[in-house]
Amino acid sequence: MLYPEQTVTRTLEDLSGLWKFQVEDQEIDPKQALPNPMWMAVPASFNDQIVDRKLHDHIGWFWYETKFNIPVDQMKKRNVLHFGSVTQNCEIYVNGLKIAEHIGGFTPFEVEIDKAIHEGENDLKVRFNNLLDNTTIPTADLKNTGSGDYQMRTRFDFFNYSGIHRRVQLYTTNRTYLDHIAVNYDVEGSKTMIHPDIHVFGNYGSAKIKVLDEDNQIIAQSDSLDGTLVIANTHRWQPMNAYLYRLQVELFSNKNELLDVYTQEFGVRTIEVKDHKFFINGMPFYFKGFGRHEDSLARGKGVNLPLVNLDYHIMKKMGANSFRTSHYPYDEEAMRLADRMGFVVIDEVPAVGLFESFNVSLGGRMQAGETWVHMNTMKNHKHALREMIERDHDHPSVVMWSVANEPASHEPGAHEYFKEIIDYTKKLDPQKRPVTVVNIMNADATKDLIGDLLDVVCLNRYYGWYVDFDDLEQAKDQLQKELSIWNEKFPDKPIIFTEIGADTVSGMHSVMRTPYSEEYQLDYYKANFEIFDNCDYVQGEQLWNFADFVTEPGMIRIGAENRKGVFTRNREPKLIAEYLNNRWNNFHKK
Ligand code: BDP
Repeated sequence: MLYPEQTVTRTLEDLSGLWKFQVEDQEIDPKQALPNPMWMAVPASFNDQIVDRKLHDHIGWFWYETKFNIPVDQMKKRNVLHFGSVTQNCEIYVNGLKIAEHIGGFTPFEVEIDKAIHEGENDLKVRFNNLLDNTTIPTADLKNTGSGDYQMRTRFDFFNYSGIHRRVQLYTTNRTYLDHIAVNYDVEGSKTMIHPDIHVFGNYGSAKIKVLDEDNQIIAQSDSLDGTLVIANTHRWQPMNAYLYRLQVELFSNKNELLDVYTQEFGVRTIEVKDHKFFINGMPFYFKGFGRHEDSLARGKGVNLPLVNLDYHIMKKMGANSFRTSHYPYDEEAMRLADRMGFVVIDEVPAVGLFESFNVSLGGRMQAGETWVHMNTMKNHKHALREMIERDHDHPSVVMWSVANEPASHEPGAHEYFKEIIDYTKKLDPQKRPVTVVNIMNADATKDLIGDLLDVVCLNRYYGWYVDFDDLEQAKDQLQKELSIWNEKFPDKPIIFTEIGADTVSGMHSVMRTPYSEEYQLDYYKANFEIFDNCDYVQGEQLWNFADFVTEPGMIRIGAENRKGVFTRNREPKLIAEYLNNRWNNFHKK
């Protein structure tokens, strides 16, 4: 699947706007207008656009409806509807006809609609749910209490926003079209050999492939889809110093008419993990940055490009060079912007909650149990991986796949499960990027069963918060002890902290520097950094979280927000931000 682009051979229409919406509180006939709708902006979550707590929290099925017009000429073309994401699961109806189903809330899907449309006005309905269970990614404990009522306990710490979260686009192609492009390459010094993997649907006579540089100059070309193109003097894509090439593919008929043209951006860089370091283009790379969330006022998890842009600029200014797409693949435009600005990304599949007794306070009730007996996620986990890698394989920003966040990697069965998942991931990725699983404290160095499968050890650690609360001296000791064990077990693997953090209420100050104050957050980070800086095998620090974000209400979630942000949800900096600014802009790992 190619990202929808308007080209000489493709038209593109964005269906964003106000759609009709309603909860499925009665039987709904997709051939009829929704009986009881309200207006809802698309793309966005529905939850925060209304002032109705019951609807905001409703678990079950919902409907959207809109109209789109097909001009007479367009009927000759192949018409496709492309959905950036619908969270969590959905069915698509055009003029009352069910034409697609999709499982999973964070990756795109598309469907040809020619058999369902006619010229003039057409009706589009999306039936979707926010239901998660032991088979889905993410997971939840779901009970059907009868007559369409559900109780659901999610096993993750962010609000289960739902709706049409990313753009819906209608595009056309000719009957012969490019279906897939992957810009695979090998590098030998300054030379890059490109072996594109191109799939065409339909008949064509000839093809042309060109590589264009940033000045739009053709630097390599070929007349064959399976030829190798050589960039003689490669300008590498580098962290925070991006350089992007474009691969342009043209298809012609036997009569030399242009049938399709598509241009794919790509960057050239190498990745290697060895001697407990992470190398990009042969240089050791230290990850400085954040775990983030797609989360903003009124839009919920709906795409918010101005905010993505602002966040990237804030990060860049403070010397951050990377982030993890915790806990799901982010919007595709956000990925393209990361490529263009040079951010280094750990791309995470929505496999969060693979821990049966997960509890947000990481507390006592989280006993090791039988997660791998009771969960049945393998099929959907692979499906989500396939869709993420199919979408993101050509992003130079993506340097590693995270195939799960905080699973029960200490419970029997974890090794078998992740062996299969990691083998599958490596097989799918043409670039064979490193693969990791982000580790939870409960599965520490003495309990984890899957470390041998990972290229990089990624740790989420809360010494000084969930553990050793308000005792940073003890926290440092514990952290150092655990780190030494990891390093003894896997001396060649780099260790990256993918989460450390302490809840901090913006504006709360304390001369005693007590927890929840901005002073405690500062002390907490200083304590962690002291240990990191003394361990040469620690190769990254991604803080939890870039900004405060909305989650389920709870005793430790003031105002239903996780307050571990370095910034508030409105992007007001807390005390720690200035400290990070100094640390990261002057950082050199010894
Ligand atoms: C970890 C999770 C993250 C949570 C965080 C926290 O990976 O999603 O938000 O801890 O508790 O368990 O703040």
